[in-house]
Amino acid sequence: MPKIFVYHTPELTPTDPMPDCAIVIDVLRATTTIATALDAGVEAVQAFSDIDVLMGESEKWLPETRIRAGERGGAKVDGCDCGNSPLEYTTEKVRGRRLFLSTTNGTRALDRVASAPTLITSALVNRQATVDYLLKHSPETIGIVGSGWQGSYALEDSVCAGAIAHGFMEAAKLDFGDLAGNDETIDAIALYQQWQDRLLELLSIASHGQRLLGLNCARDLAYCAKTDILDVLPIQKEPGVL
Ligand code: 3SL
Repeated sequence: MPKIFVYHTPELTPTDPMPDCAIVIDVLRATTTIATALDAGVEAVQAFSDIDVLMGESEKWLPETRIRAGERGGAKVDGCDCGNSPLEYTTEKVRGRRLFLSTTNGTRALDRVASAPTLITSALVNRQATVDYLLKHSPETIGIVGSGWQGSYALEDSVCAGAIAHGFMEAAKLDFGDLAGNDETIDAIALYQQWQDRLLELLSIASHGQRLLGLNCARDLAYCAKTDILDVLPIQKEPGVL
């Protein structure tokens, strides 16, 4: 019977043993951006927690074959082509290129579980694709890792974890006791059940949502709150590459 464990931050995520399937979430905005960029046709997404390493590695690629994206504190990093707004990743701009991406929290979360047998990223936009993968492959242990914000809890990651766990629980006809590996899973599902029809409102009152609204990113929030609009499943092919 598959068990879902929810961890609110990378730091709270145990790594020994790794879950059979790790799911990294950063609804605002890294994993929404990753799903959107892959859907728009990037060749792959290569994630870095260190921006200098990103710059060095991406130097090996011709400028017309790469996109360098960096975000710190919500803003685009100087010298990068893009920041972390998913709306920047249009097919015309990115198709066929490799996306080199570094963000404040999302790429750190990816690092934390990079050695899991299966590593996927998810967000509200590709929630159903994630649920479908879990139903098809039935990993025994599933660890959902919220990226949080600088080591603390993020509401938007928790509600997305709940959306995934709830979707899986309903489709597999399981109950809370069968499915939940820890109390956080029950909590996340309850959060989703409470807010599923008002996700944009929830994202807008969340502390990182407030931070992004202060940076004039209201359109990003509206996009990141959309559920099941992308049929794409970012899955790690080699360490750091999705
Ligand atoms: O922390 C992250 O990884 C980012 O997603 C933060 S932001 O939404 O780009 O500000």
